[in-house]
Amino acid sequence: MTKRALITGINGQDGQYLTELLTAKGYAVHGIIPCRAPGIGEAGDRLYYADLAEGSNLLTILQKSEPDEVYNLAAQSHVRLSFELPIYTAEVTGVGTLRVLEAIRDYQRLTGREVRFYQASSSEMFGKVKTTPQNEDTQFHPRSPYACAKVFGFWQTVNYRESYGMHASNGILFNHESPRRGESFVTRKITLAVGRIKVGLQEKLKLGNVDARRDWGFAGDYVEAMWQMLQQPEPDDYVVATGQTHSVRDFLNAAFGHVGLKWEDHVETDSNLLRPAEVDLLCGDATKARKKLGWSPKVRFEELVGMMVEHDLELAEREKRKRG
Ligand code: NAP
Ligand code: G4F
Repeated sequence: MTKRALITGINGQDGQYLTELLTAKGYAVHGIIPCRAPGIGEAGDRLYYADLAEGSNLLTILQKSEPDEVYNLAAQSHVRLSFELPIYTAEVTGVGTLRVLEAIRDYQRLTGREVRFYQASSSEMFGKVKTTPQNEDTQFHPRSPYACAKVFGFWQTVNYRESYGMHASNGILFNHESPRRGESFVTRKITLAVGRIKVGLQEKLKLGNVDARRDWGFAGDYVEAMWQMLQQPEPDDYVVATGQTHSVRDFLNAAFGHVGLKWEDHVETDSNLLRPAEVDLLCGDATKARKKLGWSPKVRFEELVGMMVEHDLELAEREKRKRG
């Protein structure tokens, strides 16, 4: 029988890679997209409009899509923006997760069918880190409204597992990037600028804290781990990371260096881009995922940076040709 999956946030970076992975595995993939432009009509085959900030039609969507697996990827996922929109972020990223879990519980009660649940938890929950590297036993110390909302979603997922026996798992994913990464996250912001600077469309790039360190992997590798979690006989929580940490400065070096430029000639610091509280250092220990899921990252840091720069250089060249 064809397996069916429902992905919230299907049009985001991870939603796109996960759709490709599940489709290749023979799944019928259904997805939820937010209704940004009311009145624009049908969302399309296997696509449904819903906003996790209210979620009144989630049960109806479950009844229509009849999923075996639900991947909850939708979120207000921008950390800095969450300081400006803390309540909205809590509604979408935190309570939104609870809305999905409640709808699944209702659906299971009504139909007697089992639905497996994946929650997109985040390394941001470790925040002001207690130990390095961080693993499943590391205490959370969230440093933003976004991270607080993700901690709420994490514990609701654990509670639905423990209270109702739901097959509900948290993937605690460290930063993962790709040419499909949203344009305001630091890696993509840098690679887009590198392309435009290289072809002469831009001179300067404004950034905030370039000393912050992140454990950056490739999104295409990370969606494999999401799927693997839901294939386990028992639900559980897993850290997914490369185990390598680099500063934004390192990323700048690699990205500008890839096209023969020096980042120091182009980057300016802008205090408006600093955050009220920063997460200084993230570095994950994915030993449990390696051992239990057989998961390991394939794309290394330098390869990831090169892939993103090459993609964005091509975009810039196209933009330049268009301008004539
Ligand atoms: P993303 O590109 O920002 O995708 C999030 C998706 O959620 C977008 O398609 C967005 O739609 C949708 N969305 C936003 N608000 C919504 C709402 N109110 N109702 C319904 N949908 C809504 O994020 P991603 O990088 O793919 O990450 C996927 C998930 O993993 C997110 O939950 C993120 O917080 C989490 N995560 C990401 C990373 C990472 O490094 N990428 C690491 C750990 C955890 P619009 O684009 O139309 O707004
Ligand atoms: O790329 P970022 O915005 O990612 P951040 O804050 O680590 O969050 C991302 O990863 C999380 C996993 O740990 C996800 F849960 C979350 O949804 C999101 O996908 O910023 C990375 C670092 C930060 O320390 C930031 O202060 O880069 C620093 N930075 C410096 N200048 C900047 C900038 N970040 C952004 N977005 N823009 C800048 O100009």
